Amino acid sequence: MTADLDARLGRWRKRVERELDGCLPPVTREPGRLHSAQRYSVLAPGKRVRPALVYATAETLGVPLERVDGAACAVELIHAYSLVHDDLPAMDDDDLRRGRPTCHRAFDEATAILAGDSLQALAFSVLAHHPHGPEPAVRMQLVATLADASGAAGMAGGQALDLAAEGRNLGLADLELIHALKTGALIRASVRMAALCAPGLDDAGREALERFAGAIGLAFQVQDDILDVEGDESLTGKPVGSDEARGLPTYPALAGLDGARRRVAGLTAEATAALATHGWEGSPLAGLAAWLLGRRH
Ligand code: GRG
Repeated sequence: MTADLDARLGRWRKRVERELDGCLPPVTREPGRLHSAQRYSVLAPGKRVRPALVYATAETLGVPLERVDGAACAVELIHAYSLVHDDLPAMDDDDLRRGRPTCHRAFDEATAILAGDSLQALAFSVLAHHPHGPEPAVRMQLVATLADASGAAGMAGGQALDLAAEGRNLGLADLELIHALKTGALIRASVRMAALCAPGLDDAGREALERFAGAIGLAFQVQDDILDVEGDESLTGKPVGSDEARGLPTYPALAGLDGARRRVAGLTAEATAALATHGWEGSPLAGLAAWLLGRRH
């Protein structure tokens, strides 16, 4: 990673963490246990990939970062809620997340369900009320974009398909659909929300960003599947091979490790070509994409 990108990532991470801290209710306010669980889950050390995509898109398009702070926060709140619910006994029944006990282990199951529910609601509240957000018509588009990306036609729908696929034989097209919804939808929404905040962006620019985000959204998950096979456990935070052992459909299982690597390379090339159509190949967004797709954790 270049020193420049490293510094940017650090700045974006700090920025969104300060914003998240500011929008989460204090533990001193009742119900304190629920507020503690919200804070525990959101402020645990994560990569903050989705907020970084919001900020990188904004910087690439010349949008002031305070205009997208609400969107950066909102997408991370949805992501945090999805992790809390994904870890529940009814779903993956995981004990560890981000190197710490999962929310239902640190608190209890009911509190974890409520923490996820209330984080989801908070995401939309932040989009509606953030003091430096865009004008009302754009806020409406942000709310619609994030709702579509999170719901049955997006992340939650992808999770449902993923759960239904456990132990079944899937084709690559089915797996790509699951990945595009479960993981890709929030990645695409991150880029799209920042683009919505750029008043001067024309349709061709929006389409180029859509193509870029579609490609990196899928590539991010295929890369995650590759790391599950060959990753360093101390960096990924989960045992190598854990997805396959649980009967979860993965890209390397269907296409082989080389096939999965080739797919990431092809998608990376697609993403780069989309940015190049608008002279964005040296942009913060291009740098972030290169880092995301070359990541080891
Ligand atoms: C419960 C509605 C609902 C959805 C759950 C996101 C998700 C859907 C489940 C999480 C399980 C998982 C491994 C999903 C694949 C997407 C992914 C790589 C999530 C982890 O995101 P990172 O790597 O995590 O950005 P950090 O902790 O860095 O934020």
